[in-house]
Amino acid sequence: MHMADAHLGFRQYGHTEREWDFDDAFRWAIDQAVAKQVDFVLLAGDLFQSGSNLQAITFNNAVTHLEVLQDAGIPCLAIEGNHDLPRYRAYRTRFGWVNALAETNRLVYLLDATPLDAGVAPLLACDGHRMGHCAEPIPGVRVYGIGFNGAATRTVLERFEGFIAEHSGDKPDYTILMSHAGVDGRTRERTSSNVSMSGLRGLRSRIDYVALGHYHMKFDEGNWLFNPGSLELTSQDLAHEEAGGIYVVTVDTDADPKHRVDHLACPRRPFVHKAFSLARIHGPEELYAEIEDFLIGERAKCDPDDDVKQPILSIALVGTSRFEPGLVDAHHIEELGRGVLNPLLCRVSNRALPPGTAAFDEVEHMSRRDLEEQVLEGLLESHPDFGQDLTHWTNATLEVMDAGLNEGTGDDICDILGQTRAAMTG
Ligand SMILES: [Mn+2]
Repeated sequence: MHMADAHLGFRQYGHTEREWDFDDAFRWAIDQAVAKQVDFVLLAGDLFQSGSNLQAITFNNAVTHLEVLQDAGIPCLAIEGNHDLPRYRAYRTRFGWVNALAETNRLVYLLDATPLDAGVAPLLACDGHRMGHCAEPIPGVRVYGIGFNGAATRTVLERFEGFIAEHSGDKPDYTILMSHAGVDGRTRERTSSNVSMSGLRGLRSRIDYVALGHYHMKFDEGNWLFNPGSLELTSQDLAHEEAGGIYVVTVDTDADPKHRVDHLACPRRPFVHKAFSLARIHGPEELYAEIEDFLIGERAKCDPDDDVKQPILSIALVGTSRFEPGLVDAHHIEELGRGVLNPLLCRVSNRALPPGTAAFDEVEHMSRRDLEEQVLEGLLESHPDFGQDLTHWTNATLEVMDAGLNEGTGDDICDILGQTRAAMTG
């Protein structure tokens, strides 16, 4: 079984229940491993949400769950994710929470299998030794680990490629590389902690299964590279993605391909997220009615007999509003949400722009001065005192602004306003 990104201890939205949700999700994964009697479990990083601020109860719960695996005789192999790192970690001592769990025999900690001197065989973790560069949880299967390496990810993987080529004589039946890294093309950003599929090509002949963690959405490539996704939902931005979970992998080295991979989605707390654009709504009452209709529709989708957790409700107000967006009463929307869906928590974020504000998709191609002019015009236009003589007022405002920025005096500003009045009264 392959899982990643449990993020134990994540008190999302400051809500204690959310912390337990992440605990429940991890326990679900552990129970699956036991029920399916898997040979071993891979934890591909970010077991904890915050290694630098880990609470005793979170560590204790992790121990309790890992003991369930231990009692079932299922080895657990883990690498460190970026979230697992402790606050104080002197270079080369590398003692973190995953080490602490290894020291007390709760799991096998796989250190980076790369920074080895040429010609030195990898250190094999075995029963007496709970740390190493690789482990062989069952005969014929070898697992290498490479934790989170940030900007050095590419270099570390290149070195690993050289290293594993050097040891090509000693080839197990099935080889797994477990790593905590992102993959290019899976999010909009191309960060230095990513790998690219082309960069991994050299490992293809020697690695049968790449077990990743780090990105919280589920994805796979070429029946070779697998990322299970976070167990619970860590960000509302990922609410539209297929839910993360675990991979249960069945290996038959005589077959082609050598494995069959099933993804099981983790049962999560329901998350209801909806953005309402104020661009086509005429006032708060119309908005409330629309939100209520939506909520009633969502409630109709739920089976009242289902034993699911109360949902998290998240409502965002977006777009350039036709009315003053400050007139929307967020508390009223929260009350509507509570009345209809009985959520665990209801979040309303009002990100709508006031009337006349520049539409942001046009902004990219405008000069700063044109943009300032458009924004000011939009603001002044809707005001009864300034709308009559829009061009004069817009120009006067820009001049006053320039005077302010160029350390103009009060007299300078009076002059500008005087001239503007003279121009307007003709
Ligand atoms: Mn993570």
